[in-house]
Amino acid sequence: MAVPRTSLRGFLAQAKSSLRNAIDSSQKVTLVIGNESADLDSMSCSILYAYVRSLSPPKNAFTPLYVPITNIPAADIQLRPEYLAVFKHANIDSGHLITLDDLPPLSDIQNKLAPENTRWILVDHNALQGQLGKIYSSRVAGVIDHHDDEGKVPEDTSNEPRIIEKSGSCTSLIANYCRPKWETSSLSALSSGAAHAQGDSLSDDVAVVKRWDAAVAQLGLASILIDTANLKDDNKTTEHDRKAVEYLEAKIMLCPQLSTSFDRTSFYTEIDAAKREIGGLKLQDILRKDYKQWDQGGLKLGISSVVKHIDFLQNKAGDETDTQSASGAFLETLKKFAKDRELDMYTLMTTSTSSKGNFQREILLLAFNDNAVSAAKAFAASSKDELGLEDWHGSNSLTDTNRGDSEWLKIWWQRQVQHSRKRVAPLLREAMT
Ligand SMILES: [Mn+2]
Repeated sequence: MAVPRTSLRGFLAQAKSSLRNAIDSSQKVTLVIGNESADLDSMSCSILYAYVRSLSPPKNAFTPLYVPITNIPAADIQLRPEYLAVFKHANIDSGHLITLDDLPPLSDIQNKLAPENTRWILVDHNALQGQLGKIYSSRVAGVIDHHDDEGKVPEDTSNEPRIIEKSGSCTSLIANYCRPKWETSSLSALSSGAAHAQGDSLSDDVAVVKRWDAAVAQLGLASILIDTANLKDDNKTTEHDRKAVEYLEAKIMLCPQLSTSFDRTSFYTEIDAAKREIGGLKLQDILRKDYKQWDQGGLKLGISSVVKHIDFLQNKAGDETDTQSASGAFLETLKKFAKDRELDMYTLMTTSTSSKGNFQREILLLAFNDNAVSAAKAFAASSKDELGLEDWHGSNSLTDTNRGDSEWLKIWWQRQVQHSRKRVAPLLREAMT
């Protein structure tokens, strides 16, 4: 049975209490989870899928309600100012989001949330990582993603999708997949409103459903626009993205309160500006804001993506220390970040705009032991051409170091700027095997 139509706010409250109930009284639960970087795309994928799917669950669904999980602790929401910018439009606030804090503590999760009582749908990734992966991988029942297929999700996913396709934003794949069900449900909500209501209350009912839909549509649209630079980045934008944007924008325009005022470009500009507003964060928070980690070939790799160039980050480190040079403080923060996570290899990828207005990328690679140093060197050799790696010379004393085989630091410009972490991570992992 479908969940009654409600606002996004109402839905998230209901999902949160249903998850609590599943934990407290050992009930079944279906979780929709995005990747551990928890960028805008991952967050909106899980919410959009869970919201629409719960309106119209498939026959024999494990549970009628789908619970969207954002794969970070609640405290980390504050590292993502772009979330808050989007929440305003979606008429929700941070407290509505369902995060790792709403799951039992990892040390005890197996007992409180028995694997056999769970089904997991992966969005914006296709292999459940970390402790959750160790316990619940065999319970993954479906996937929609736009990363390389790691082959972990079974080929036959029965009544849940198994869609792994190239697209700028995974939210586009979700929106296009959900579209038929969303439309059917909106139409029936609108016509049942029409059947039962009279006069003013009829148009009220209709307006309410349109407003709810428009709020959810804005949540999805924000991610697609951020991931494709408002559909202007030809290296990333695909037909899936264009189709989804057209659909979601039309849904927003159906809402009388928005139809005259909504402008896609200013909406994009507002969210993008919020995303770049990281000056108030501490360097180590900037490093964990968009972070992913993998185990490969007995080594642990971590990659941080940052929307400012290395010189900015060094200056930040300099501002945060009284006793050290900026470059010294910067390196120490990187090493501490890696050490806290017991990494063998740590990579920092930056994006920024040059003084001439060109989009640019840097890669910084640190390796901390023999095996990691060999893997790092293998990566440097095998990926040089594809990524356009070119020696980096920054503004001050940060330079490549090579302490024998036990530690290695290398910084490049990545001239083939079309390749994001989506490509760099597999290249690094390949070099680690
Ligand atoms: Mn994504």
